[in-house]
Amino acid sequence: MARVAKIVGSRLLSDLHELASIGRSGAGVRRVAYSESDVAARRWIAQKFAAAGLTPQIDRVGNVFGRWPGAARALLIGSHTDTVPSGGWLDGSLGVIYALEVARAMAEAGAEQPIGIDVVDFADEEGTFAGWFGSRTFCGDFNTALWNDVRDSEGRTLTDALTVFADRPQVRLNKAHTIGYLEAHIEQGPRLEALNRSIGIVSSIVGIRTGRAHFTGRADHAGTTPMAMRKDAGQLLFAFVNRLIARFSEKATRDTVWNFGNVVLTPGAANVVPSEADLSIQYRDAELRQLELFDNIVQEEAQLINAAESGRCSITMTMATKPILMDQTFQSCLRDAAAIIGHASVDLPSGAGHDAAALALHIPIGMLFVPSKGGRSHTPDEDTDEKDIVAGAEVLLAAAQRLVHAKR
Ligand code: HGY
Ligand code: MN
Ligand code: MN
Repeated sequence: MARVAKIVGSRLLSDLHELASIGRSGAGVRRVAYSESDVAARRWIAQKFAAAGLTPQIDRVGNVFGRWPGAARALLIGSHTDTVPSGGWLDGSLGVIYALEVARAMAEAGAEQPIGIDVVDFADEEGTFAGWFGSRTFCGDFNTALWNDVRDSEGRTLTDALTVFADRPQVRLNKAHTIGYLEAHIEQGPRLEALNRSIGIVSSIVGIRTGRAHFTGRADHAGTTPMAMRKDAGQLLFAFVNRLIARFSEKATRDTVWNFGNVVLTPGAANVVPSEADLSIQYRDAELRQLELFDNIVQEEAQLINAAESGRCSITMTMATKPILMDQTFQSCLRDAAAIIGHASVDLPSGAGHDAAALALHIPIGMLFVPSKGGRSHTPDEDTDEKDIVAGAEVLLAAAQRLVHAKR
């Protein structure tokens, strides 16, 4: 006799806290892609999927799957457990543990499931090597020939990082099996809190451009070399950034954002003129033409440096995604689920990138947000009220039930 599926809030919270203990770093969490703590968390997640009665699998790039046994078709629910270098306990982890809890609740209810619930923990969502790497590989959108060229900020290649999973097959999206993808995530911004809403129904995800500018100069003595003789890679970098800030500021709309998150000067000594300089560049917008406008600015400024012959500048883009819209049916299921359970929801765009954007190119997707305290994320201060965490899981369960019913 089937029972009503129910989220067990205490179990959900206990799993989130246990996951947060893997890679604990001060008040936050550090599980950068393919680090020991990231791999340990993936193995832990695979065990939790197995304990929930799902068929667990870790694939060639470290994506962790839990398959609903015997289902010909399934709704895929998940997110990621890798973090930024000094991250919080919920970014990505919330969505993976929600997926586990929804699958558990539906399995425990014992209902006949013509459409199952598969769950997933995607690898390297944060772009330690390349953004949405696991989900893009799952979709067949990341060329393995690039593995030797893509490096983390310490210069480690993806090929080296992936030896830990070398003996495993690559799992690919099968559109005949997977009817769509749901992802729950913390908002990582201030809007839900400001609007006093506990549920956000995501309407769109920004397009993102991520890349590196590499500057080549010549090492010289910083005291004896006349300024006019220098080929200073560091000053090329700083002048380049100043030009980008000026031109980006001029052309930005209200929603355009950009960030220079990482600078490396080589050899990095106070008394040596830098011979090399590396800069990470990222910009985002909900409009494709705005991203293309910024692409042109970056290329034009690099060409000006190369034309001046005071050193070289090369640009490598590691991620260029288009803004995407959510599937209307998936959005309505999420919105109706929130209303039925009695949680006030609001539609809002996502300024953060998510694995859902990679899957959106292939299957219907939907996303829901829960509030971030103070709008903070990508920091150990990241937090969400427990009542909002449980509410989000209840809405996701209700939406998943509606979707598998509607698609059966
Ligand atoms: O950067 C992002 O938008 C996401 O947190 N990876
Ligand atoms: Mn995330
Ligand atoms: Mn993140």
